[in-house]
Amino acid sequence: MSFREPTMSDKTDGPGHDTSILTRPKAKTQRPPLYKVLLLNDDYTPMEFVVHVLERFFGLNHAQAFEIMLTVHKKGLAVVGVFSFEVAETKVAQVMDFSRRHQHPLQCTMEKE
Ligand code: TYC
Repeated sequence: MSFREPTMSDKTDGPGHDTSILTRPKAKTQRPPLYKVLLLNDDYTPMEFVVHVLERFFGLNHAQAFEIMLTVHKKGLAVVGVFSFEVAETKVAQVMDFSRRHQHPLQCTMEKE
C-alpha cells in the first residue's frame, strides 16, 4: 500500500479526521518521562549547608544556589532540577545521604513532571 502526506485540499471532517485518503500514521518518538527534584524547608538545616548541597550536587554557582535556598526557606520548597528517573533518584540519594551524615534533617524528594 502506498501513502502520501495529507494536503489542504483533502476532505476532512475536523482535525485529524480525514475521510478521503490513507495517511501514514505519524511515527511517535517516545520521550522518557522527566522527574522534578524538590528540596524541602526545615527549621534546623543551616542556610550555608543548603547552599553547599546545591553547588555540590546540582552544579549551581553560588548566586544560583543562594537564590534557590532562599526560595525554599521562604516558600517551603522549590524545584532544584528536572532529570531522567535514574539521575533524579541518584541526586535525591546523594542529598539525603550527605545530609544524614552531617546530621541535618534536610529532605529531598522527586516527583514525576
Ligand atoms: N529554614 C532554614 C533556616 O532557617 C534554612 C533552609 C533552607 C533549610 C532551605 C532547608 O531546604 C532548606 N536555617
